[in-house]
Amino acid sequence: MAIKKLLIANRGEIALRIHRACHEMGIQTVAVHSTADADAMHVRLADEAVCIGPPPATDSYLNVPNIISAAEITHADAVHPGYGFLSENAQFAEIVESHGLIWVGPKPEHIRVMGDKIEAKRTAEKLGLPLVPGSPGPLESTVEARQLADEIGYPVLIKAASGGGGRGMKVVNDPEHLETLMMQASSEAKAAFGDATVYMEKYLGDPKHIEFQIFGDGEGNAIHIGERDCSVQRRHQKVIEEAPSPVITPEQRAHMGEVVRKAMADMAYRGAGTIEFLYENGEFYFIEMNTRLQVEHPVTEMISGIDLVREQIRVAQGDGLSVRQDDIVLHGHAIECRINAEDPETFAPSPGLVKNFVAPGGMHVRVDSGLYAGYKVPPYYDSMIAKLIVYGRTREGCILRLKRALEEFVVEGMKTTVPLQQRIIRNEEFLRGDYTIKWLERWLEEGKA
Ligand code: MV4
Repeated sequence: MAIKKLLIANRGEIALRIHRACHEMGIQTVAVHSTADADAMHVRLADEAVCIGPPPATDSYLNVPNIISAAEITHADAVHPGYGFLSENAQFAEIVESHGLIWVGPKPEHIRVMGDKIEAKRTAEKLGLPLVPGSPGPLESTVEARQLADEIGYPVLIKAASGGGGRGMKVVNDPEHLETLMMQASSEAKAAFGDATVYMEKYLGDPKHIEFQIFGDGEGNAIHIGERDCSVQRRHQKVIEEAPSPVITPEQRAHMGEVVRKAMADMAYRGAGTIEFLYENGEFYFIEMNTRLQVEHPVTEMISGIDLVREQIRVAQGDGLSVRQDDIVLHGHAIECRINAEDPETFAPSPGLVKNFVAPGGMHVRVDSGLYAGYKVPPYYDSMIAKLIVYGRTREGCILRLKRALEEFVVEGMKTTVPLQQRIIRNEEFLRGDYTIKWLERWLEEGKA
């Protein structure tokens, strides 16, 4: 069962992150890449590389036959999907396994259940997680919707069952608009996801987004590694993430942590996962589960000392988790800033040639990035070019170090969001930890006025 050669079905910083864990475990790596990524760092570092198609992701990083072929010709014995792309595609996981390859990820049935937001909520409820009040299943008629909304109380939110990332959501403030908005949500869902199914929830006006990192061995053992506060976001793109959340008490963490740990143990979940909650007035409400490693996983690594990719590989090859819940001690504070190749004011993408790149360093400073001087950031993919992750014994110490590290950050040749990050971490409300999912957009709007 020991993995000897692993194919990384991804690009950018996460492909590097996976390569590093592999080499530390004595595992050879195979990179796959589009023609636009021939010079990318993940291709340079890997032991072998295979071109899997032209620049558009649908033809390359989502090209299942070409990725499986790449695994076969290089004699890889495992596939790690990273995040995005094919990472939450249950059918891809099944195809990988049916080719005799080890899938470094959750059981396909669990990926499938959590991909359907209604099924995910049903499962979460059975497992004892607290839900937002809402419809127990799909909305079948406007009559039913009206009755339900009256019970729950306005405002309510209509969501797409196959949605995620906030697309196709409609806030309904009063009964007059219910029917129209429900029809709109349904037809938008059909157009975007090929599935018109919608459901209803009580609309929470201004919550925090708090997510718990969990891990299972697939055999009924599970751990939680605390929470992350990911409320600093713009248009459903996270901008800053931190662990622990500045508003969660040790008692709340221990309680919700045990609830999610037990839930994952009961479903015999395998691999890394994230349980997403909205948090308002001291209460947690489950909304979704992500069955993948997340962009922001390093903040959890920094406060726990646990290498999450190493654990994913251990579990996939049958070695089980290296830690038990009682061994896990969270200490200090970590913050991640996402650095995008974008105009920091208009957020217009700014790809192109990197003329110079100097990453910050020093104690407790981590930079996950595939950037190098002379590299050309292609325009075809996500604009995130680096993650800056900083640790401190206290949140205040962490922010002071982050300030220093952002000062050192040099990228020449394109606009980046470094100046935006510098502004955010000087903001009074951010410094107090007093921010919700609406905070950043509101603050940016004020700045314009
Ligand atoms: C909500 C909500 C308020 N009330 N559900 C957005 C994406 C999807 N994952 C769930 N989302 C939301 N669901 C109820 N009942 C507000 C959001 C939401 C949000 C959630 C997390 C992070 C950022 C967000 C930004 C806008 C809306």
